[in-house]
Amino acid sequence: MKERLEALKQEALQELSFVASQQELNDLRVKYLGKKGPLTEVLRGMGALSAEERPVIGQVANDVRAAIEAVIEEKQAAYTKEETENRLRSEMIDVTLPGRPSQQGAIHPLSKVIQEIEDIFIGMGYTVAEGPEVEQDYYNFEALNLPKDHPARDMQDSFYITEEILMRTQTSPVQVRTMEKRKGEVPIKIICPGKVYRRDDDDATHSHMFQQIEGLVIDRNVRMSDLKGTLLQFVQEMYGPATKIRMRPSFFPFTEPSVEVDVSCAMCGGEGCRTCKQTGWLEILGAGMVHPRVLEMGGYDPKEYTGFAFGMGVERIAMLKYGIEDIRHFYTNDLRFLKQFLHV
Ligand code: 2NL
Repeated sequence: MKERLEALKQEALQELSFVASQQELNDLRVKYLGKKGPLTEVLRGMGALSAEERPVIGQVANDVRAAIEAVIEEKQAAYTKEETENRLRSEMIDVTLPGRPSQQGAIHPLSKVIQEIEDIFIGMGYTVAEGPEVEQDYYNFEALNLPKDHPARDMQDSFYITEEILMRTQTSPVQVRTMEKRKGEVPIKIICPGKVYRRDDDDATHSHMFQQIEGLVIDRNVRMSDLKGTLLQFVQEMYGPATKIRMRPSFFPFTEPSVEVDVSCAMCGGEGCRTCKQTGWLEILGAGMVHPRVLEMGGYDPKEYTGFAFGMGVERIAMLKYGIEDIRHFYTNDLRFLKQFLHV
C-alpha cells in the first residue's frame, strides 16, 4: 500500500509539472484530491489494515496528500499573481496624459442679440410677451388692418396650413392677443420676440424663417416724440452713445403715420462706407403710431388712447452689429462661424 501511495505521488507530481493552465490545474486537483480520487479510495480501504499498519500508512497518505497540495497551491499562487498583474497592466491609467477638453455649448449669437435687446427694453419698463408661431388669420392679418383682399397679404407670401391658419409672418399677433387679454386696461408696454415665416427664396439677405422683435406701447397721450425718444435710447444702448437716428415717412397698414428708422452707420460713424453704401445711414426698423382701427379691434377706444409700435428683424440688427454679410450663416451652424461669438 505504501508503494501504491508513493507511485500515486510520483504520478501526480509528474502530471502537475506539465500543467499549462488554470483549468488543467483545477482538473488535476479534482482528479487526485477529490472525493472520487485515488487518495480518498486508499484512505477508505485503511479499515482493512492491522492496528500497527494503520498509523504508518495514514501518515504516508497524509504526507502524499500534503505534497500534492503544496505543489497545487504553489502553482495556484503563480496563476493568481499573473492574473492580478495582467489586470493591473490592462487597467493602468497614465495620469501624466493631458486631459481631453470637454465640448462646451454656447448661446447662439442671435439668441444673445435677442437677450440684449430684451434687456434694453426691460430697462425702460417693458415686459416680454410670447405667443404661438402657428397663428390664426385673424390675429396675423385681420386685426392688424389687413383685410382679406389686401395686397400685402398675398397667399403667395405666407405659409398657409389651412384657409384660416398660417405660420405667423410677424410677431404682431402676440401684441393683438395681449390687447385682447388686457381688455382695455392701460398701460401696455411690451416687446414680442420670436420666429416668423415668409415664403421667400433664401439668399444673402432673405430667409424663409427669421427672428423679429416688435414693441407696443398703449396709454393716454402717447405721442410720436415718445416713439422717437424710446428708439434713440435703444440704439444708443445697442450701438453706442454717439449713435444718431433719423425717421423717414413710410407706410404700414397697421400704423398711421408710419416711419422707417435709420441709424448712423456704426462701421464708419456716418462717414460713408461699404456697409452703409456711402450714405452714412442704415435702415434698422419700421415703426409708427398704432392705426386707430387696430386700437379699436384690440378693444381700445382710439379717442381716449393712442399708442406706438415698432418692428425689427433681429438678423439684420446682428449683421450690422458684427459685420456679418450673409443671413444664412445664422442657420447653417458652421462651427467656424459660431465660435467667433463665444466671448462677445
Ligand atoms: C418692420 C416693421 C412694424 C409694427 C411692426 C405693430 C403691431 C401692432 C400694431 C401696430 Cl399690434 N404695429 N407692429 C408697426 C410698425 C412696423 O414692423 O419692418 N418689421 C421688420
